[in-house]
Amino acid sequence: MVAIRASHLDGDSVPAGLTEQDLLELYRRMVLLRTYDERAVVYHRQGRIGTYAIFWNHEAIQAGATFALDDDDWIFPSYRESAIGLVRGMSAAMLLQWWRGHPSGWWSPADWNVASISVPVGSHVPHAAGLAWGKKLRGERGVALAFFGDGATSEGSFHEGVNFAAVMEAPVVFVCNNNQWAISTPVQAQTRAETIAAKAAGYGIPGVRVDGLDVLAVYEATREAVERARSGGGPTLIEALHYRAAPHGTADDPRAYIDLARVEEERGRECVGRYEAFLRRVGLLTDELAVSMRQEAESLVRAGMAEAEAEPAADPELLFAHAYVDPPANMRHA
Ligand SMILES: Cc1ncc(C[n+]2csc(CCOP(=O)(O)OP(=O)(O)O)c2C)c(N)n1
Ligand SMILES: [Mg+2]
Repeated sequence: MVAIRASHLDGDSVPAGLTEQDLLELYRRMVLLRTYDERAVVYHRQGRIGTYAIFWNHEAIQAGATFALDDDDWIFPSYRESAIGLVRGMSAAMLLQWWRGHPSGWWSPADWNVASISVPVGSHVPHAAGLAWGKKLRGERGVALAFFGDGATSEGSFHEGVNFAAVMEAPVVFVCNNNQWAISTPVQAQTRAETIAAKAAGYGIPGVRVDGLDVLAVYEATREAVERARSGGGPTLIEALHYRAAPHGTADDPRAYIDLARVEEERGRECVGRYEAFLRRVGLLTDELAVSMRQEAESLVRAGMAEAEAEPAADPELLFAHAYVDPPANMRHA
């Protein structure tokens, strides 16, 4: 059994090495992610983006883990981390265009060191392992970090990627967002392992379990894993535990299967508010600053949507251009 790490958020200690500015920057990023996510659900309801994977209350994992990276480190997101590029300065317009199926949402991974969003569950775990191994072979200092869910750990690609990275001592950090659901499949029906972190033992790598709603705990565990990876110590599996407090996506109605009382409980300790309370307690966050960060995030996302909608519609021919050298005749006439 891998025990969960102690929390910083309930006290007033801070992980070593974080300045006051860092602590506020972490908050800014969480607010930006939260604002983007809430706006995206509204945009979906207004018919302005397609089906959308909600990441409400996953911000502590996303902001905390990526804050431990340098810009030359690579991020491999799943659909749940679709807006992770925001922490690297990618525009909201580009990220929203991805959900609008517009080609201006297809970024070049090498421009941002952010891989394409992986929708096939777990398929990017070997990609992260391979990229990290390549970095090691070339003597480069970058590491790779892959985000995936609890359900992804049942996929063959999870096993292949983690085992390969372990054997090659590739500099990669595996971050499992254990929200305890894979759509309607609960984690208890997913695995007989006591924890996701315990699976690390089978690969001979460290497994760490943290509170997924504690941004400082996620940051600290990831920073240690990044340091280990960079210094030749190989991969780490981090399990960030929480309980999914929003639908899987905009096409899902979890009332059919989820524990609604538990959802309410989780919403009551949601991660942005929890970190905000900590920052106020240690005297770092004022009302004025909190309001201005929220306004800044809101205008950035609204401007992103306006920019996305101002772009000309994509040429439908593109669908074929990227799929066929010679489109079949029946499609030509469709
Ligand atoms: C290979 C594959 N199988 C099935 C699906 C359909 N699917 C989409 S999301 C999902 C659940 C994944 O759950 P988890 O890995 O826990 O991630 P979460 O959505 O909870 O973040 C499934 C089965 C898929 N996208 N890819
Ligand atoms: Mg899950």
